[in-house]
Amino acid sequence: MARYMGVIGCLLVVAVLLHGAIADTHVVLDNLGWIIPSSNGAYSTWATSNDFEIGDVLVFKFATGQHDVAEVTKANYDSCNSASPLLSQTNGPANVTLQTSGDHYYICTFGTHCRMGQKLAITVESSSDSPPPSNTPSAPSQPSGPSPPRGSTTPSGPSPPNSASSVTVGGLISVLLSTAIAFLF
Ligand SMILES: *[C@@H]1O[C@H](CO)[C@@H](O)[C@H](O)[C@H]1NC(C)=O
Ligand SMILES: [Cu+2]
Repeated sequence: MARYMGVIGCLLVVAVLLHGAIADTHVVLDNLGWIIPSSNGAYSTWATSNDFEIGDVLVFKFATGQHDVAEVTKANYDSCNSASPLLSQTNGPANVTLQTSGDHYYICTFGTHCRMGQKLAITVESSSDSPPPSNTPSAPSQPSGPSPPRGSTTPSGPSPPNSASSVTVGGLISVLLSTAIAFLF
């Protein structure tokens, strides 16, 4: 048992390291590339099937002169206004590195392409790492006033550490395993 735990632990560490270290590349709409979509939900469906993280790269596949890519505000995404893009790339294929978390909006500025649906909205996650265990409800806190409680029981923190930590570890392992599996395939 112990030796399996060691092997599994090593695999998980490797998977986590790789996952954290290697930026993912996302080819927009996969084989179809950056096109006027034939179905309305194509880009949103594609976006929800991808996990975007800082450092990842979007690859917009298009022929130079037939499309372009502009990152725009949400308002300009909604209205297909390409007047003041935040970023613009006219040579295809174009790589866009995701440098900030939050929502990002991309449109094609050619003709009515955007109005015909060539527009992409994605949300970049702030980090791939699980956030640090934030506020575990600390020991039932009496505001430690100036007078120390007589016969002071050592404040031993939240009492049942075993159940709590095993739940946490179980959750963590399942997350890590799915990460490893996702990474491997
Ligand atoms: C764009 O990204 C792809 C995939 O990572 C890479 O093969 C290609 O060389 C990149 N192109 C440019 C211009 O950086
Ligand atoms: Cu276009």
